[in-house]
Amino acid sequence: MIGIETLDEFIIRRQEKFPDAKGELSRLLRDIGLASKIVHREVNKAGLVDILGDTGTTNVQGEKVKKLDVFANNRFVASLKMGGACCGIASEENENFIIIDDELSQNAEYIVALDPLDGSSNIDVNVSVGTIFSIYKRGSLQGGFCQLADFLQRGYEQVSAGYIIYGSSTMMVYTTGKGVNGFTLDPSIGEFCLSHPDIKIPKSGQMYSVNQGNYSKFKKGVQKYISYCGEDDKNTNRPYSLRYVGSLVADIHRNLLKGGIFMYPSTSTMPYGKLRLLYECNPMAFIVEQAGGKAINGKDDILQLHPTDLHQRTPMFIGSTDMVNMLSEFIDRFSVSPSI
Ligand code: AHM
Ligand code: MG
Repeated sequence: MIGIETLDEFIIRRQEKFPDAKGELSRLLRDIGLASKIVHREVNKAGLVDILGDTGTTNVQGEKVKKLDVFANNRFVASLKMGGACCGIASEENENFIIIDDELSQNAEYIVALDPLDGSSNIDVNVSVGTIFSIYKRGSLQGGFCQLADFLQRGYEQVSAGYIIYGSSTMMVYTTGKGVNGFTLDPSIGEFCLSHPDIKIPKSGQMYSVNQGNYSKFKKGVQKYISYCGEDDKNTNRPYSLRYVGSLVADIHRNLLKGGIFMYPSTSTMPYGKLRLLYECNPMAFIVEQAGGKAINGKDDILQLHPTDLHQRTPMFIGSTDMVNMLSEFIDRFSVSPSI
């Protein structure tokens, strides 16, 4: 029989390599894993219980809130509060960050940024959705309240980042800055088991992912690159295939395993694109870079950007290094000014 390694065993084994570690990060990852199993359970029976559809309210971004968004947010926040291993949470679903004010949590070293249910507009039609998380060390003093500045750190400061994809199977993929590992949930034993050790993104790929409906609103360089993707050229294996789920986690997960580029550019109506730097772009950029890929906003590395606002947006181009570099050349060649 092939031996299996559960997520908890893997985390403990990794922690043993750092004798000074207090185990807080390990606890955090396990708290996130636990909450995701509960969300997995709800997502999987979504058609049977009254959890599909809108709550009738809009979130801080003015977008419709789904019942499952609220459920997932509550689950993750409750699990992180209960665990006592972080002192604050910033969630895409909450306007302000949450201070966890019990003594144990206030003494904790970490804060978490979270998109509890990304791509939730897909949930009503049974298409994959995901959770994205990002963990930083706080700059504020342990023992007191966390501060806004704890959350506004550059992506390079992340200690860990990951996502859970609720797809044909549920998987957790995460990094602590030493490569990327993927775990598949075995529902029969209720455990995430190591299934994709040391994930590496291919240097190049055959797939590009973009909401091509926005083509006329993209800048010239991006338009030209999209045309390049669709051109016939045997030497470079073009045309590439267009694959766009509309769930960031699903699109990135596929490209991470198969190779490809994902783009959410700025448009004439959304000058900063759609995706959120803290909850979506930084964690995905950390994972993809750790797997050997690249993530830019069109000009700079995503991980170098200085956040000024919790819910700030940024354009993002992410995936196989050669493809992101080629896109970057197109942007440089066709941009009137080097703006993003
Ligand atoms: P959400 O956080 O409100 O779910 O929005 C983010 C999602 C991403 O998962 C996805 O890549 C993108 O929105 C799709 O946007 P669009 O429908 O504009 O292509
Ligand atoms: Mg999202």
